Amino acid sequence: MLKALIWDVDGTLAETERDGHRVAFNQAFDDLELPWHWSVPEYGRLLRVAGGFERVLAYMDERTDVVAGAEARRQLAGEIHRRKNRHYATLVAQGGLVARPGVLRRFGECRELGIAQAVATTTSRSNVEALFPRLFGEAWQQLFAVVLCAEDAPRKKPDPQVYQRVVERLGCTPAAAIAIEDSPAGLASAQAAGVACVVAASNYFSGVDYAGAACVCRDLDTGRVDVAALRAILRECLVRD
Ligand code: XBP
Ligand code: MG
Repeated sequence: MLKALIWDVDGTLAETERDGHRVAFNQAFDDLELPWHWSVPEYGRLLRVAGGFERVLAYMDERTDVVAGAEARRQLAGEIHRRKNRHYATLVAQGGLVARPGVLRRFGECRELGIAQAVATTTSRSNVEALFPRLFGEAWQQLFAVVLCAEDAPRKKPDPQVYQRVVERLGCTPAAAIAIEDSPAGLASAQAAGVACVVAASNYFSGVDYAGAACVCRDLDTGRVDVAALRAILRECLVRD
């Protein structure tokens, strides 16, 4: 029986990577007068590293125009990351990000049927607090049973930690939940926690291999992933196991 829907955030609820975090990172680079700029394709390459802080650190390893020393680099990455998250919140407040097709409809359908909704993300909590009022309204916290972010599960996707902790907090078995993800790392994280995963591939991850996904669609609208389809997916996963 389907008891919970567990939502990823970045790329799944909205195209936050391309139009939010990437743009905000570039603003942070400008603030600090760093001659760096992440284009749309380049950011796609950099997304192989989960976590904005970790992504900047990994990028520094590729550059020659960076301060030397691990501690100095961590400090700079921390400064960039803090500024990036502030710019991200401003971008979101300006209405720059909208829900991907089908997200609000599927969310509403599940809510009406009493299926619990949760969040499992590797993004910082401040980014969730900036985005969710815009997508779900000011009372968004009442709509979610559990919301776990980077601070709550430091081992980032594809590690299963965030899904394991969400399921534990929901008090249900992994087999009673479905994850909605947009990326291979998100799929791997859900799978390793034993949670069936529907993939609505985002801009950066269309056309990649999603072996093991319970269902892959372009978005939740055209994919017609309604509650009946979600229940059927779960039944099929149970039979398979
Ligand atoms: C995606 C991520 C995040 C974001 C940036 O998270 O990997 O790191 O790119 O956010 P998910 P931070 O798809 O699990 O929501 O800068 O806060 O890390
Ligand atoms: Mg994602």
